[in-house]
Amino acid sequence: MHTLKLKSAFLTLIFSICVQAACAHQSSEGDIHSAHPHARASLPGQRNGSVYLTLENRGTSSDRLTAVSTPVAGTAAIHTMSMQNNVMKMREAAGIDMPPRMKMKMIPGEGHHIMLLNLKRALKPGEKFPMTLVFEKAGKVDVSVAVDQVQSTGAMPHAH
Ligand SMILES: [Cu+2]
Repeated sequence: MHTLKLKSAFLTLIFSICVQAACAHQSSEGDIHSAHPHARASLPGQRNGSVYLTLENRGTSSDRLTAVSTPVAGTAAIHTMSMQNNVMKMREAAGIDMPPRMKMKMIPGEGHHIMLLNLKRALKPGEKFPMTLVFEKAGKVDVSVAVDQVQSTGAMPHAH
């Protein structure tokens, strides 16, 4: 019983830290909610980067993410990864369909991510930068992307 109590206290603590800090950067525009936009830190001279976030459609009609932009990169694109002949490949997607009640968490290595091409400067661990998501119905949604503390390892197959 004691252990259980401790455990729940610990979880409560984690949760409140999360709410106050890392997960506080949520934004919503109508039915579209986004949470925890984050990017990998980049090394000086690194030209590309990637952003991951959670997208949710809390409405009853479908929407679609059609474009992304950020001042830190020349181009931001929606990418999708898939296995082709045992090789992970990524290609640009025209958009991401968001049917009602859909919740999607972008994670490294599979599914969708936001690709930043021609970075104008290095993404420093711990900093934040603005990014704009454009939805067919919800319009523009501005988010603040947190740069992870961990440096990019280059392990992700990000050849363009
Ligand atoms: Cu990519």
